[in-house]
Amino acid sequence: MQRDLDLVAPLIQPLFAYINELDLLEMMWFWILIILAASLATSWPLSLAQRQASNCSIEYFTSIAPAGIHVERVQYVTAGFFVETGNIGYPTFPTGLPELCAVIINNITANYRFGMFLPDEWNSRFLTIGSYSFFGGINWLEMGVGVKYGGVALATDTGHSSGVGDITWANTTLKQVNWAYQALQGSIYLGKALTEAYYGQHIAYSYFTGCSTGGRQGLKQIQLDPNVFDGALIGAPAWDTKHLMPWLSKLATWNLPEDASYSLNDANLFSRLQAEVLKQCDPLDGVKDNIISSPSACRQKFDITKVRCDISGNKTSCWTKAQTETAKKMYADYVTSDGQLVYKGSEYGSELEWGTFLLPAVANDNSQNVRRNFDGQYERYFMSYGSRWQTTSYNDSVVKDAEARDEKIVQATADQFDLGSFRNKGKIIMYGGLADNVVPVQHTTYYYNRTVEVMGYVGDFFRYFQIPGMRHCWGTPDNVKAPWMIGSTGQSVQRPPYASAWSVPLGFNDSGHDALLALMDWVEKGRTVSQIIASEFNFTDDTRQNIVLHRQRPLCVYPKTAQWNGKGNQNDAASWRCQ
Ligand SMILES: *[C@@H]1O[C@H](CO)[C@@H](O)[C@H](O)[C@H]1NC(C)=O
Ligand SMILES: *[C@@H]1O[C@H](CO)[C@@H](O)[C@H](O)[C@H]1NC(C)=O
Ligand SMILES: *[C@@H]1O[C@H](CO)[C@@H](O)[C@H](O)[C@H]1NC(C)=O
Ligand SMILES: *[C@@H]1O[C@H](CO)[C@@H](O)[C@H](O)[C@H]1NC(C)=O
Ligand SMILES: *[C@@H]1O[C@H](CO)[C@@H](O)[C@H](O)[C@H]1NC(C)=O
Ligand SMILES: *[C@@H]1O[C@H](CO)[C@@H](O)[C@H](O)[C@H]1NC(C)=O
Ligand SMILES: *[C@@H]1O[C@H](CO)[C@@H](O)[C@H](O)[C@H]1NC(C)=O
Ligand SMILES: *[C@@H]1O[C@H](CO)[C@@H](O)[C@H](O)[C@H]1NC(C)=O
Ligand SMILES: [Ca+2]
Repeated sequence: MQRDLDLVAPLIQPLFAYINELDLLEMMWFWILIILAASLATSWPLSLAQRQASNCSIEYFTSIAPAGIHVERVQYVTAGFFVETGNIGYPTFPTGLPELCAVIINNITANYRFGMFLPDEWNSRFLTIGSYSFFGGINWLEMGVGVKYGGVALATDTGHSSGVGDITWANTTLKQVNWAYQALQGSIYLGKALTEAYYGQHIAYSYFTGCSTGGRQGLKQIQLDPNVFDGALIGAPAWDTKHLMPWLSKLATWNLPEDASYSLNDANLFSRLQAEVLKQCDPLDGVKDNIISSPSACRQKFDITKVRCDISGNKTSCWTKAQTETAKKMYADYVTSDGQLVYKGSEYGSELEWGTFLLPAVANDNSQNVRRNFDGQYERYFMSYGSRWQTTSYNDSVVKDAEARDEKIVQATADQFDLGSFRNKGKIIMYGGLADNVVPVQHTTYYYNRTVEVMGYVGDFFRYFQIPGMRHCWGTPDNVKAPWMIGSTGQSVQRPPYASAWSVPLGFNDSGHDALLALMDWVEKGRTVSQIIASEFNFTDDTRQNIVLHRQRPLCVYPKTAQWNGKGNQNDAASWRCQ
C-alpha cells in the first residue's frame, strides 16, 4: 500500500502543477477528456462480456441455428444460478455460476434437447458432461461444475424426460437410439458449431467427463468418432448394456421368491457381510487401515461361514447357509450354461451396494410390476417383451436376444476394444471404485483388460485407476472412509459448498488432485498422469456444512497399486508409492 502511493505521487504532482496554469475554458476540456478516458478505461475490461451478452439472445441463436432446430430458451445469467422447471431427471441446480449465457436447443427432427453454459470469460475449451442411468433431462448441476473450469459446458437430455429407475419411456426405437448415442452425438456436433459462432473463435480442446451411464456415453462417442474429444474422463462406465441389464434379471432369479430361505431380502444382511469382509480382508493388503486394497487376495481367502447363524456366536443379521450360497453366486462371474461370460461378479467389499438391485425399488411401482430398481424393465421396453413380462420368466436365452437387438438396432453397448485412431488423437483417464456394485468394478477392469489384449500397451493414451474403498462414482462406506475425491463427475457436489462446488475442496483444485485438470495437463502439456491423489474429508458439524481433510493417498495406473513406505503417516499421500 505504502509503496503504491510512493509510486503514484510523482506522477500526480506535475499534473496538479499543470492544472494551476490552465484557464477556465481549458479546464473544461481537460475534465471532459479525463472523464472520457476514465469511462473508456473502466468499460474496457467489461467490453468482452458486454459484447458476449449482446449475442446472448434468442434472436441471435435462432439466426445461427440450422433448419430443424428450435431455440427453446436463451438466458444471460448474472445472478449466479440457473433453473429449468419440470426437469425430473436432474432436479438439482447449480449456484455460484460465473456470468454466462445459458441456452436450451431442441433438435425437433430427432426429438432431443441439449443445454449449454457459455461463460463470458472463455478459455477455448469445450466440455461435454455425461448423464446418469436411464434418466431423461439436462444435467445442469454437473454443467455448473464443468463451467467453473472455464470452458463451455454441454449436456443432453438423451431424448426423453424421466426420473429414477424408470425405463417405461423407452417404447420407440427413436427414444432408445437417442439414449444409446444419437442425442449426445448430435448435441456435441451442433453445440461445437454454435459455440464457435457465438465466440467467433475456434474451440482449442474438447473434453468429456461422465460416470456410470456417462462413462458409457464417453466411450461410445470415442468409438463412433475418434475426433470428438481430445480427452475423456471415464468413471465406472456402464459400457456393456446388453449384458449388464440381463445380469440384473439373473440376480433377481437367484433371489425370488422374496421369502425363500436363500433370498437376500434385508439391507442388514449386506451390512453384516460387508463388516465381515472388511474384518477379514483389510489386513490382506499389508496395511490395516479399513480399506480393502487387494480384493483379489480377499477373493482367495475370505471365509463366508463366519456370518452364518449356525456357526457365528453373533446372531445379529446372521445368514442362513442357503443365503451364503446366493452370495457366492453374486461374487462369481455370470456364465451361461453353454459357457459364455455374461458379466463379471461382484467385488469383495461392494456388499453395501447389493441392495440397489436386490431390495425393493426406490420408485416401487406395482402397476408396472417393478419390485426392484429396473426389475424386468429392460426386457419389457428395450427388448419389447411387453409390459407384462416378469423376471421369473428369465432364462439364459434372453442374453442372446439382448445381444441381437442391441447390435442390430439400439447400439448402446460401447464394446469396441480397439480404440483405433483415438490413440493418436486423445487421452483417456478411466477409474472405478473397488466398492462399486452398481456397475460392478470387475467389469470395468475387464473392459481395460480387453483393450490391452487387443491393442497391446495402451499407457501412451489410456490409463485406468482403481479407487480402493470407493462406491459407485463417489462416496465411501462410513466404516471405510477411503480417499475417493478426485474432482470427477458427481463428486464435487457431494461435499460443501455442494451446488456451487467444483474440483476438490480446501485448495486441492490442482492437477495433482483433480483428475480432469490432470487430463487437461496430459492433453495440453504432454504431462503424463502416473498418479492422482485422492482425498477424503470429515464433516465437522451436524449440518454438514464444514469439512476438514481426513486422509489422502495416491491412486495408481493399473495394475500398479499404492504401497506404504512403512514409516510415514498413513493418512499422508507422501507416505505411499505407486508400484
Ligand atoms: C410410449 O409411452 C408414452 C408414455 O410414456 C405414451 O404416451 C405413448 O403412447 C407410448 N408409445 C407407444 C408407441 O407405445
Ligand atoms: C438432428 O439430429 C439428427 C440425429 O442426430 C442429426 O442427424 C441432425 O443433423 C440434427 N440436426 C441438426 C441441425 O443438428
Ligand atoms: C455476435 O454475433 C455477430 C453475428 O454473428 C458476430 O459478428 C459477432 O462477432 C458476435 N459477437 C461476438 C462477441 O462474438
Ligand atoms: C454383530 O454383528 C453386527 C452386524 O454386523 C455388529 O453391528 C455387532 O457389533 C456384532 N456384535 C458383536 C458382539 O460382535
Ligand atoms: C426363455 O425366455 C424367453 C423370454 O422370456 C421365452 O420366450 C422362452 O420361451 C424361454 N425359453 C425357455 C426354454 O423357457
Ligand atoms: C485383468 O488382467 C489382470 C492382469 O492380466 C488380471 O490379474 C485380472 O484378473 C484381470 N481382471 C479382470 C476383471 O479381467
Ligand atoms: C484453485 O482455486 C483457487 C481459488 O478459487 C484459484 O485461485 C486457483 O486458480 C484454482 N486453481 C486452478 C488450477 O484452477
Ligand atoms: C476423521 O474421522 C475419523 C473417524 O471417522 C477419525 O478417526 C479421524 O481422526 C478424523 N480426522 C480428522 C482430521 O478429524
Ligand atoms: Ca487395508
